[in-house]
Amino acid sequence: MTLTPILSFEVAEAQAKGKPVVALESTIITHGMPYPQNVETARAVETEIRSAGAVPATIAVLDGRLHAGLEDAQLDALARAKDVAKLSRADLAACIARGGTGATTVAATMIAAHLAGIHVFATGGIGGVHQGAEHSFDISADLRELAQTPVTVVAAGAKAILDLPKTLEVLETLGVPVIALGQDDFPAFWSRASGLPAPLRMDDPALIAKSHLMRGALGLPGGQLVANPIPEADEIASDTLAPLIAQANAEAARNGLTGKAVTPYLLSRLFELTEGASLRANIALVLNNARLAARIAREIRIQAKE
Ligand code: PSU
Ligand code: MN
Repeated sequence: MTLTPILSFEVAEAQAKGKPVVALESTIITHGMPYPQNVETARAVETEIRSAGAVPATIAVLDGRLHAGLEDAQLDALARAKDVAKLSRADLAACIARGGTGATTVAATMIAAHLAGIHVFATGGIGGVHQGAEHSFDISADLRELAQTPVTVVAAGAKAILDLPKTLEVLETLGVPVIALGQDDFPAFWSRASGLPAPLRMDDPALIAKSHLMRGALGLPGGQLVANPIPEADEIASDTLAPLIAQANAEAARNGLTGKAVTPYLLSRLFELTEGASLRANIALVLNNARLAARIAREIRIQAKE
């Protein structure tokens, strides 16, 4: 027996009519941004997806039920809630079995999106190989998920809290296509360029959609990572951020943080250390990713019918 996520009214209608749907994660709401910017951003992202001709499906576990698409009151309650569990691949089944509530990471959102028949997912940044991973072994489950679950994930690359060269190496080892949109460089979240070449470049969302469908036709199990550079106007220079990232990483190590606590700690420290500048950029890039994801989802619908 396979579990079917509970669809919001809007998502159920879209699925019935064959309209494009874009999945959204909820860890970015509960662990990635402070209240009230988290719920404001979540709503703005949903609106952006609707204006781009697709339907948003925010994924979360509420009282033991896996949802694809939240009603506004559910979204608001999740964003206000304290101590919500962070659910990655390892945590999802246990949370549902216990009747718990939790927010899904990129990995868990991909699993739920696939169960709901959703092909495209927009977020800010993915988890990856952390700096110092040669000692800590801290590598996000997001990377292996990209290798095994057929969802195209649109992100603004990865934050420099991670080791970007190692993250790209692991993605290559796992056979995950990493596609930069419209440029040769792999984008680095707050900055358009990382100085590292992206393994693949595509300039047209239709080609990204075609390559998503082609992977399915080839019987390849995983997804694709689309790295969409932050809009120029919203970029933050990496020189400004580098010392603050080093400080946050050093504090995480000094405080002995391990496992799933590491990423939320680094994200909230950076918001504090940049006095909100990182948050503004983060919101802008998520909206930008939502627009691109909607275009890819529309293209997949069109091409799948051809
Ligand atoms: N990176 C960000 N913002 C985020 C996350 C990562 O720039 O919100 C969240 C995502 O939900 C991602 C998760 O899937 O953190 C990765 O956590 P971990 O490194 O523990 O796998
Ligand atoms: Mn980790």
